[in-house]
Amino acid sequence: MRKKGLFITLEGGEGVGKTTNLLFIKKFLEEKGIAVEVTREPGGTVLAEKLRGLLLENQTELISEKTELLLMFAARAQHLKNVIEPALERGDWVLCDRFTDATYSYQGGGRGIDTNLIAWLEQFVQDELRPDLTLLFDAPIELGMQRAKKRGALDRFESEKLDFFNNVREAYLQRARQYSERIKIVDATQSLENVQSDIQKLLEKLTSDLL
Ligand code: Z5A
Repeated sequence: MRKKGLFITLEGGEGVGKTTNLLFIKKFLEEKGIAVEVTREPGGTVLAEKLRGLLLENQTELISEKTELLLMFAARAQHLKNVIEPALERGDWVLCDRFTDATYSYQGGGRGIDTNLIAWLEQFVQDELRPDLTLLFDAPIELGMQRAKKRGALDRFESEKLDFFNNVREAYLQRARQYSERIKIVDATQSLENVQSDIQKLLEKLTSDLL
């Protein structure tokens, strides 16, 4: 695949502001004349959204860790082929609410699946494609939960215990240390205004280097 656009992903625990800031970033980039494809994982295509439904709904049957992992990558394979790769080839920038760092953090850190296995699936499904920039929204679990709680009923992931989310957060921070060039931490405990000012600084730098 010949990639012409840039691939930006947003990551972090629940309720940290990914969806809110996705729209802020889209507007910022569009004002610079950049065509933007906004999407999310799991999901982004008709089939992948169906898989998202299965993954997030509370099921009467227990979903095994391996099934969960494979469904995440099945949704991703479909999403890459039908949405992400065509957009990048057109020269659009892709803004994606969660991607494979979420798999390393939730299925790796949270469920305890061997990261070598995740890395193997990542290479199989994505070939060489990796995000160019990842914004990791970081906040204590309790704060994100408080913000997200206003939405109502909890989905299958949101019903996990605090330990699970602490392991997810630690795995994200570990990846940010390992891939510090690509993954930029945004302090999501700040007011929305300050969060967006930090994001703007990061994007000003990125776009001035490239445009
Ligand atoms: N998952 C996985 O396990 N493996 C994978 O590979 C992938 C995903 C790709 C679905 O994700 C689940 O899939 C996810 C991990 C798993 N499960 N969990 N948990 P999702 O992205 O759809 O679910 P989410 O993380 O729960 O999204 P969210 O709760 O919508 O969070 P958010 O998008 O980061 O937050 P938000 O909706 O932008 O903000 C929440 C509220 O806070 C809202 O009222 C805002 O107005 C408010 N807000 C935002 N920022 C601020 C600040 N700075 N101050 C005050 N208030 C704020």
